[in-house]
Amino acid sequence: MTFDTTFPDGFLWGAATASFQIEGATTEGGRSASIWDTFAAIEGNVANKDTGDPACEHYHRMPQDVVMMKALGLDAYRFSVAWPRVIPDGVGAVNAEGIDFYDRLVDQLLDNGIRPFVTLYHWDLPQVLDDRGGWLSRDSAPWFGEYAAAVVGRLGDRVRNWTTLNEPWCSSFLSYSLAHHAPGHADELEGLLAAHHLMLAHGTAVPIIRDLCPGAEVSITLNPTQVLGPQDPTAADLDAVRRADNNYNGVFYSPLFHGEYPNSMLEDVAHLTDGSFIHDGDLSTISAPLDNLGVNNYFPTRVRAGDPGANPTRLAGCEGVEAVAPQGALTDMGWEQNPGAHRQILLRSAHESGLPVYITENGSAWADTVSADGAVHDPERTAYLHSHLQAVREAIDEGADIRGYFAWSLMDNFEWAFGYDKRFGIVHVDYDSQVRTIKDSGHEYARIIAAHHGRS
Ligand code: IFM
Repeated sequence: MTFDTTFPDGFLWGAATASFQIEGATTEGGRSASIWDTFAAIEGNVANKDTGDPACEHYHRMPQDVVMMKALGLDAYRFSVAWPRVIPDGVGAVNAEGIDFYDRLVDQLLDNGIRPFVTLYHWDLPQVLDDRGGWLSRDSAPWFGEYAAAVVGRLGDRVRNWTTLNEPWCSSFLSYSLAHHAPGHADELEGLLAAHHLMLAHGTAVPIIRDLCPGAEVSITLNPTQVLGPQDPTAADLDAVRRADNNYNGVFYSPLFHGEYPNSMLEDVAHLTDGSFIHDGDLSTISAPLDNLGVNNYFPTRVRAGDPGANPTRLAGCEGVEAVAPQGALTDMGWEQNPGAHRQILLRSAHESGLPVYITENGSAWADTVSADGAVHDPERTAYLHSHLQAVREAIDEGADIRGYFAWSLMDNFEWAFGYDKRFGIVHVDYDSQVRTIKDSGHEYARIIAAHHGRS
């Protein structure tokens, strides 16, 4: 199928990764353990007992990987910095070897004409800080501010695009309430506390980034999801949608862009907390103005009304919410493919934030193999890419100011609790030989980029 949809001039085409998912070398270069090293070491947490090694050995193969990005024609590359490489004790001394790695990466990108988009935190909290309470501690805000200063102070002369946090919903609710991610806690209230402290850390870092990098474009990446109820909803179904929407979306949109938590959410969690975790001044710190919003979106979330006295989702405020199975042909993650919901969440994000939006992640996992002809034929990923890019174009036509698209992911990598089983890359990685093979979808993405720039 030919995809010949056009995008506005200046639209950026990129690919994204994250430190723990690709770097490997978890005990090299002075890096200390992160919460993901600890979590993965506990049997049963990660499929096949996979760990952060070898991942893609990107720590050692970075220059070749940048050459591969150039071969794909990428305008931009979104990566994250590993806090435990840069400040192994969480706070205090900066590890020269750790920050030097990112310094070389930035130079390599710029030498190849690729714009760096740097995310400060993509889930690899130093274990030493988790030992001190992690995101359950309000101290996490000054810890993060100090870390942000170390990274921006070193790279801010060359990097303009800064993202504080990646998907705080995952590093709060998924990690502290659902135990699916590190540090693996299962407490309804903890997810909410962690979310608030992550927001506070974000808001603390924003002025620090601006001070150290005049002209910075400062952002946060959320993973909002379109919450869908039944076709003919009852009042109880609508209430379930509202509660789920508050937990997935409102809990971040509202404090960041409206300087308050949704009232109805505070009422729904009143049996868990009196709200005293929100201190005077927190909301003005959290709502510091941003330059753009990063949106990671893959699939919608379906819910309906359940037993009003029960909370099977274990998400704060979601009493009476029952999860509904995804529809249609699912990806290898079991995720629904729904470009219409992608368009809707982009429009909503643009509207709620009033900001330009970058799609900082979108993509799909499939059980790819290298064929006898040496290629990786992944028609499902190409179809997903086409349909979601079409949705992006429609959202732009309907008024959303969308400035770029980053494919998740540049290459197959460590997919968290699923280990190396799930492949999201537009480039295949053989983890034994570390050979990279551009998949058919990667070639198609390169063709779309080249066409956009009039190079085809
Ligand atoms: O691999 C993750 C990434 O780290 C964050 N966003 C979703 C991706 C796919 O699950």
